[in-house]
Amino acid sequence: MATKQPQLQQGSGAGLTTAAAAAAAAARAPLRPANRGPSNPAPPPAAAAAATTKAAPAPAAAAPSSKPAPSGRRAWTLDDFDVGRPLGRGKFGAVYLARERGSGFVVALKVLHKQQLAASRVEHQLRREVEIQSHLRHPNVLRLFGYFHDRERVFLILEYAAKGELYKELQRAGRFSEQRAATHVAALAGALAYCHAKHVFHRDIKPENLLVGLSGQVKIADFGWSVHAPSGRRRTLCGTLDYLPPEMVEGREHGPGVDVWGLGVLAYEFLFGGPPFEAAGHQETYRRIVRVDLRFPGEEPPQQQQAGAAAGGAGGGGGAGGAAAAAGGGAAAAGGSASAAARDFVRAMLRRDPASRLPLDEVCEHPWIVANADAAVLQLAQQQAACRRAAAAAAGAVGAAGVTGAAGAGA
Ligand code: AK3
Repeated sequence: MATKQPQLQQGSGAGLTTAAAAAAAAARAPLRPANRGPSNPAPPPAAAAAATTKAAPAPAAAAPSSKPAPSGRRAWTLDDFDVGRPLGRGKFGAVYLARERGSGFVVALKVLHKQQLAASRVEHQLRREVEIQSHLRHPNVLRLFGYFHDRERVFLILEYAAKGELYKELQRAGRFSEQRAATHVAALAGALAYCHAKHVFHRDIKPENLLVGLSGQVKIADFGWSVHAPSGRRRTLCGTLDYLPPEMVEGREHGPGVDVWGLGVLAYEFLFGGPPFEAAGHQETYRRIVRVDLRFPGEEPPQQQQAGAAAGGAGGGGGAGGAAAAAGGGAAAAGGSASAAARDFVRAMLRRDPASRLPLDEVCEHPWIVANADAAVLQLAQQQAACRRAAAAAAGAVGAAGVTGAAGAGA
């Protein structure tokens, strides 16, 4: 089955044409979920349950923005797919390998149960995910081609990532080489910068949300974000705090700097096998994050602040050494240290002040990335960054006087 896969990657195959047409139709919707208003009255998929039968043209009122029907193609149904082995399981349902019958186009089909979606009141989040994801076209962002539903279930038609979930590889390997870590980080920085340029922020990029393509490319698969990110709500209390920046755990305003922080946490985890602020309990993780209590395995803690000493007593779980042991614990267990350049990179990402974090478009210029990332990945990221800078400069020049600030602020 996987032999068909390369055909999926690019837009030339007949199979892709169909799926791409569906996605293109979906792409006409307004990008920001905030735009949901009188002009976009589409109900969540669950609300339109009754309307779905094969070949039914989309009813005027039903989800015009996300259905392929406006492009002239009928809506998808389960009959269009041969469903194969399960690829994974989540709270709301499983994901299966599948093949579109007409084209042989291989996809991943995520099945979500409406009853559970309704019980958890996340239908609007699912709609938001579909709207946002279907607009994104980047080699390191998992494509969402479209969706359909039957009486009980919603199906997401997703790009198939042949090498599966990244966190499993990280678990197996313990930690990644600096080459592999830098390559993934460069690719993800490119993907996140691309999203930011489209005003899509706050991607939840922990290893659990990353997939790996056939040739090892990392891909952001963003469902966690969709599940947890109703803005203004406290999304963090039931999940892990580990990937959240100080401004978020403190409930302050947050913006694109959140993703820089997240990428820094990820870089640390790739290098050392565990997230940097891991601790025995929520409270202690919280304290380590707001204090940016960043330690590297094998490195002496910079200087024991008063607060740090207090936290050391409260941490408890690790046994010897409190916070310091907790900091080194997971990472040290995986072994080893990292180069000075790698540590410098992580420090540049994990700064308390969001504005002073390394901008995503400068990630691919950092010495650690330059020295370690795969040449092709690096070149692509640098080209894309240069493009965005040029576009921003042009837009700025058209706009007004204060434009050069955006380009200059990073340095
Ligand atoms: C290979 N695996 C939204 C809500 C509730 C592709 C869930 C492979 C895989 C693969 C989602 C998703 C996903 C991408 C990855 C699926 F309502 N987008 S899941 C495991 N191996 N190839 N995909 N897995 C709601 F709250 F919004 C529950 C979602 N969304 O699951 N989206």
